[in-house]
Amino acid sequence: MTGPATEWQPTACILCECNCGIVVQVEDRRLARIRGDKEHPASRGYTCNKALRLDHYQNNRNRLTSPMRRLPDGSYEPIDWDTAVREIADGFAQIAADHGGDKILYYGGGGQGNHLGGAYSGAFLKALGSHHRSNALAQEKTGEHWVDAHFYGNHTRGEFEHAEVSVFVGKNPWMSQSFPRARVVLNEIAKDPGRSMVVIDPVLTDTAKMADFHLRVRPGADAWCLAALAGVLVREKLCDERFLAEHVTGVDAVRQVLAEVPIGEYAVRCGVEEELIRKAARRIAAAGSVAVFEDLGIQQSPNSTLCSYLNKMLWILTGNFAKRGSQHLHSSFAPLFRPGGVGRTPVTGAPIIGGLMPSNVVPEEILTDHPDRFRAMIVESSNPAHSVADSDAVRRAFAELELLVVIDVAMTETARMAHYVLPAATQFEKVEATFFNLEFPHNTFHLRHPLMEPLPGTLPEPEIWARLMRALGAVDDSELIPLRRAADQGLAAFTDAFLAAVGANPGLGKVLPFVLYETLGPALPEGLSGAAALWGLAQKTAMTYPDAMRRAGHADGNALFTAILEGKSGVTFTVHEYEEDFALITHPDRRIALEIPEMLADVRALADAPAGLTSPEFPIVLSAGERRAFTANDIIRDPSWRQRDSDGALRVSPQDAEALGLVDGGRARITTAAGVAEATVEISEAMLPGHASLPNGFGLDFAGADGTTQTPGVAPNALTSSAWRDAYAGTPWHKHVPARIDSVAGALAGAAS
Ligand SMILES: Nc1nc2c(c(=O)[nH]1)N[C@H]1C(S)=C(S)[C@@H](COP(=O)(O)OP(=O)(O)OC[C@H]3O[C@@H](n4cnc5c(=O)[nH]c(N)nc54)[C@H](O)[C@@H]3O)O[C@H]1N2
Ligand SMILES: Nc1nc2c(c(=O)[nH]1)N[C@H]1C(S)=C(S)[C@@H](COP(=O)(O)OP(=O)(O)OC[C@H]3O[C@@H](n4cnc5c(=O)[nH]c(N)nc54)[C@H](O)[C@@H]3O)O[C@H]1N2
Ligand code: SF4
Ligand SMILES: [Mo]
Repeated sequence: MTGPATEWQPTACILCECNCGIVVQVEDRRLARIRGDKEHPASRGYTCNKALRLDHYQNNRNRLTSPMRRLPDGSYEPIDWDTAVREIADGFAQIAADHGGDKILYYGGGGQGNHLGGAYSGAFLKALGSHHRSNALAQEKTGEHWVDAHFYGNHTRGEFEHAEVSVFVGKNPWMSQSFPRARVVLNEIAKDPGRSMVVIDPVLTDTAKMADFHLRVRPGADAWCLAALAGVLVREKLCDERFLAEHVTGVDAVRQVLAEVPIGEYAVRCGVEEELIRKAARRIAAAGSVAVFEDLGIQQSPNSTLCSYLNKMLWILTGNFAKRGSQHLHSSFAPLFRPGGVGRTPVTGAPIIGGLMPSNVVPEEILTDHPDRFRAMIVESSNPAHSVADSDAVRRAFAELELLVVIDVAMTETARMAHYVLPAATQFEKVEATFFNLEFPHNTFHLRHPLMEPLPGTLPEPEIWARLMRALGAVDDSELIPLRRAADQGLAAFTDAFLAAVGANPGLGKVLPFVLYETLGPALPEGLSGAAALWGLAQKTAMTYPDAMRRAGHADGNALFTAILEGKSGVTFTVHEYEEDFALITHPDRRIALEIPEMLADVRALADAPAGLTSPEFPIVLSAGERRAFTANDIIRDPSWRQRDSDGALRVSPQDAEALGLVDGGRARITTAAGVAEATVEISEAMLPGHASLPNGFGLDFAGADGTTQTPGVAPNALTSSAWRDAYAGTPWHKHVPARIDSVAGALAGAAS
């Protein structure tokens, strides 16, 4: 499959949810040359600085090349695939028989660019009777999803490329990207006197430096800032009354609460000048179009769900929906949240939102003698022992499991707790795709073809899951034979045979991805069998968005599936018209339901809410996990990928540095309720006094060529606590960790005296 060196092969960057299209020249399994793919319909040739460093992911010296089984002394021995698959399938079947399949928890299912594995996991889990799951979305986006579900039953995105006013709330897109061609769009906004940018962030980020209105909110005080902004819209009569009357319900109750907001007082509480708040609100109200992006700055801070509720007032009250450059609902190729997936976790009764339990409660759901505790886990493409709050508690919990299986490309912190580790092929060695398809009016799906064969010893996830399913023996292979035959005759014949087979045995539909992999998979072009599950999703897309799909040029589900298989640089799968935003609202009246009584009670309660979490013992607010130029979650373990900030510096304000005796480049000790760590100091004018910041993705160990292990920087979740979490969604407050910072020299001197 490896082509001649001069051939540019299309694929995508896997380091953030944008999945920009790239073209690559492969030499000796190296990603030798990389540049943006101009043919990719969403990124159109754009990449940020990180894509060019992807070979550090592909050629990671610490790759796994064999299934591993843990020995009683905690070390690992390589075992062959057949043994691993048999023992793992037997092990889970035994857990299901002894305790019930619902005691098996699935965590992960995809990182920033690889969601096919998660698609296939469902069949194995269903066959076992396992239905509980969690992943990183339950440490960030579940609160927003809860609000979205009430408002319109769907997910929205801003159309920043065309917005007159762009609002970023706890979001630094210059560094963290998250929408197509982010830096190009930010530069265009900054250059155009007719357009404005509003940034709500305590840090003078690269994005904030470009802003027309930087609301430099005190950390954790966004609820007061956002309530004041919405309050101005109501009090100064800046709402779009026609839009509200036609398209929104529950407005009066909301208006009443917002009209009571003491704007001046809340401005003081959040640390932003009242006049700046008023000007920003007026600019938003005057704009022809407004798009808003909320992210971790509020989603991982106190009052996070309330802040999700309030920031959406900025575009709903001003009618910035269903028109160019505004906020939109969008089509989905595969939903990231399970529709209607609400409930409570078995042990702690924490909220399950969109089918996901909070990452934060996973340890408590294991570390107990409660009869319904989880006994076993499968972790796929995620590193919760490093990425979930309070790593120490996570590790203690994982040590209690009767069976833990990890599927990863590397021997991660989580893998090192597992009974079995299964080595996956990398995202450049197999067919892969992202389900982060979030754009409107044009939405894109990109099936990436493998650039090279899997490294010997590794397997793509679709094959891993199929082998586990076969070992369970949950499906009678004779039922699949007619489907296999039909698949050889083409998609139309397959469609008929499929409908007949599922009609005769609806059980097949429950393990659909497996059935498709086993029947349609072998008939697909070489290397693409892992794309079989997309056939089902293409049919669903055709049923859900028939007009938008046809506008994108696909006659039916089979035509869409074929276009996906053939379109190596990605395809547009839906083209919507702006008016259709309303049809994407799932409420029967197709109106936005603005009133959420709990949220309105919380807005009222802000008047008497306590100031914050800091104390004399822990006086500084630490944001643990900032996105920087060379951070990419836990995806690249080799530290040499970084061209600067190799230590992941602790950023502190000049005022704090002076008061604490910290020097630039010196060392500091950070102490929180959960742990202690040491970091290199960077004194930065970007930070407010009382606020410090550490990057994400550090504290991963890596064995270098010389055999020595390095672990640069601080693992952020050595310092975070799982108990500090949102009341509605259970999402953690990673950006708001009360901390004490001492100069290491000073601490030593103090200890000596
Ligand atoms: N370079 C890089 N890009 C990435 C990633 C990566 O690892 N590295 N990860 C991707 C992922 S998984 C995600 S979820 C996104 C996240 O993207 P972002 O949410 O943009 O990333 P962060 O830097 O974690 O946090 C955003 C901002 O929140 C601010 N903040 C901290 N405390 C507060 C507060 O109290 N209020 C407000 N309003 N703001 C506050 C910080 O100063 C920071 O600028 O990035 C994606 N992109
Ligand atoms: N303190 C603090 N904690 C945080 C955050 C924070 O800001 N602060 N941010 C949170 C957020 S927003 C997120 S999204 C999470 C992310 O945390 P996780 O969900 O743990 O995801 P990643 O860190 O992206 O880890 C991805 C894993 O997938 C593996 N991998 C890469 N490619 C493949 C593949 O093809 N197949 C398989 N099977 N595995 C592969 C990598 O080796 C890595 O171990 O972290 C969260 N944790
Ligand atoms: S924006 Fe994201 S996907 Fe695009 S090149 Fe940068 S890290 Fe990769
Ligand atoms: Mo994330």
